[in-house]
Amino acid sequence: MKIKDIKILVTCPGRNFVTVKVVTDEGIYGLGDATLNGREMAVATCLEEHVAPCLIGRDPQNIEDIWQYLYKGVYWRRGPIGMAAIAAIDMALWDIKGKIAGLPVYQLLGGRSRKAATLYAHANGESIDETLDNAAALMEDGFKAIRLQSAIPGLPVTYGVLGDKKDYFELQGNRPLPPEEEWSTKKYFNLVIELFERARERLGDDIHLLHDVHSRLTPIEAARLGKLLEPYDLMFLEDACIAENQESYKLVRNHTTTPLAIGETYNSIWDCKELIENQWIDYIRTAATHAGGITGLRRIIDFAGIHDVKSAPHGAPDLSPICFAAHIHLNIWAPNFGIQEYVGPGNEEMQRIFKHNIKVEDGMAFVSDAPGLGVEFDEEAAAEFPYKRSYLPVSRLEDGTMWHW
Ligand code: EZ4
Ligand code: CO
Repeated sequence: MKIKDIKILVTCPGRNFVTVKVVTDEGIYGLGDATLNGREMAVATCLEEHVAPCLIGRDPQNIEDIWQYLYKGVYWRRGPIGMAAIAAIDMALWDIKGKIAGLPVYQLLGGRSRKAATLYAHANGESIDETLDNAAALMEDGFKAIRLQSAIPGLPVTYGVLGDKKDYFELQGNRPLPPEEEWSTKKYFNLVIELFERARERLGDDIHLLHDVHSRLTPIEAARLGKLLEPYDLMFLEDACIAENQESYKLVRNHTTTPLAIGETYNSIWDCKELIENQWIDYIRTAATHAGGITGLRRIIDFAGIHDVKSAPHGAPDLSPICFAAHIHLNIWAPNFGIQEYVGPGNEEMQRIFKHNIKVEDGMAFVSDAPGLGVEFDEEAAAEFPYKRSYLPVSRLEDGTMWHW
């Protein structure tokens, strides 16, 4: 079997997605997700110009060798653009292998460890009341774990909550230049403690609660927040601070028993090696699309497992349903799976383009038994929605200093 063609398909059904289709000489094809928010065309060009030509004529069954060829063979290792390109090819090759074997990918990984993958949903709101109303509605829908984000009084726009009552998902396709947001750690601290105090009063003790700090704190501030949130028993605190110095998490860890999660921006095992081997974190949040595909993420999950760190893959709206499917296969297999982030099935246009039958019921995702990843991509429908340049916001402190978004 040989790779005959590699198509790079960019579509914007409300937001941009980069999809790779690897076609073989025997008619079988595989799909992969290469979406890198705000840098979509850099990955698409990398694939088109630098990756695809090297793979034509190769045997798509040699997943590991192709992964190593694209990683070691490039000289410029790692980095989000190169690793997203590798990821998309890798997912497509696992999809092809599953189709050859007539088996879903989770069976190729080693089979089932659980009946379904528990999801955490998002409750966002313009006020604490609105956030808690949304959380109560998600509990009604059967979700057992919910991330709470609420607008901060005195700040015009806050991560996870946007000004005009739309969530960040609907607005993503509509930002030809990066919008600017304002941040104040002081204002945030007051709000976030009250949010969780009132959440426990209103939602009770049985629901798992989570929160994404989105890297807005310094390590010592993150340590203080973790400590102050201890009474409210979070499942985890996400991205409490940046870990470019991985040892920053030693400081946070030493001050709090609130479980810590990080990794959605990481592109290789090296970005989280010290975090994991020192057990400074509890959950690793790397995504297949951004960390070298199923092969890359499987390696991270196995490494995490021997250090009592669980997987909690990123599930934001800027990962396509192909990545979601890859995650569900990994989650069904991984002995140390923790939880999967989930933001719903996407809009109608997305559902027309990406078809799959992963069932979400009672706050859990049930894997599909279709061979491979089990996702179809409608190229004609995708062509109706051409690429639109769009950026994430940037964040500045009140005096104008650039901050972490
Ligand atoms: O801001 O995926 O947990 N989810 C997140 C996301 C990220 C976006 C960035 O591309 O933090 O919403
Ligand atoms: Co996050």
